[in-house]
Amino acid sequence: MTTRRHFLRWGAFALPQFNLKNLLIEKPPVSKPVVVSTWDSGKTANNGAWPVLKSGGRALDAVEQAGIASENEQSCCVGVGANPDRDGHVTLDACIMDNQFNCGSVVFLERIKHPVSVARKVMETTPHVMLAGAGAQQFALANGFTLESDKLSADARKTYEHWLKKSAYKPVINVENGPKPRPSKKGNGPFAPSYFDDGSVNHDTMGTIALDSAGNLSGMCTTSGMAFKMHGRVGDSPIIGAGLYVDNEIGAVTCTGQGEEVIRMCGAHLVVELMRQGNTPQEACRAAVERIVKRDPERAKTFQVAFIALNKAGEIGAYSVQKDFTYTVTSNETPTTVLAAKR
Ligand code: SD4
Repeated sequence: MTTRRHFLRWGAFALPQFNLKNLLIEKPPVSKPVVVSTWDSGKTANNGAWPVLKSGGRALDAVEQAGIASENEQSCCVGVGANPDRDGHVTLDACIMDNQFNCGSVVFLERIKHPVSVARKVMETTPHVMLAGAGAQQFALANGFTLESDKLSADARKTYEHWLKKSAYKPVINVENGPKPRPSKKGNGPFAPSYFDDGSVNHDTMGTIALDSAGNLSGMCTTSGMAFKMHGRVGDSPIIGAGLYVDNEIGAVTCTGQGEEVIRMCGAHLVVELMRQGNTPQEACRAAVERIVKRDPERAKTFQVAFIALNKAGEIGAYSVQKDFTYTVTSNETPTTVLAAKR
């Protein structure tokens, strides 16, 4: 039963103006295996991961499948069909981390459909953690990935052409004060906006963390970063310790939102360390958000940052600066979308 305490803890204060029918606002179950992804569009990611976990597979394989599923979907913010930078190029960032501190990352990667799998190849077949730009693309091609078209997807072209009319450079991610999102054509619901009227905000970076039947944790993060960013800009998502961190003794954490704010605080690593000190995943996510906000409370009114965390016991937590951050949990056949507590 959903108790009042659960409502308080899991953020019923943050009721958005949207239709909440599909959202379950209660404490997610503690169970194993389990996969948790950012946003309600995390359903796609979890549906990719779940068959692996259900059949007793590794969390690492599950999170890679989550990334692949998200990258296959033509969305605003993940994969080759995503929104471009301000010069019209789609540049992709992704990373992956397993239960033994092995990790791989690609940044500023163009025209490769599955950056998450390239990141895994970096992790498993090179002595390095991160490859960038042309070098990352060269590595991908040498490893059997194919070069995709350099044309923007129809959605991205439309959005970009709309943005070009004003070309306003507003590298701020914020849902609270921004224009209302257009509902996604893919049926992801109001929480997965494809784009906003002035192109100033965007969301949908896919971060996934999972705990498998053997009790091992892994995570991945994949994104095109901010829409209409400066050419060459890289956010938090592919940076181990910022957009993703996994310590198999403690927990796994990923995040979404304004990457610069996350990088400054080594966000995902911070949340893992806060869990190590005895905080629940929820408390740890909250403390990290407070730390980010404390630096500049006025500025924090203008951006979103949201963390999701999963500990070794299968407990889940999430917390965001602004309202309307959702995440999706799968611990049986049906993914459940949860509205996160907010500051
Ligand atoms: C970035 N953190 O590039 C990403 C953007 C994001 O949902 O999360 N969007 O800064």
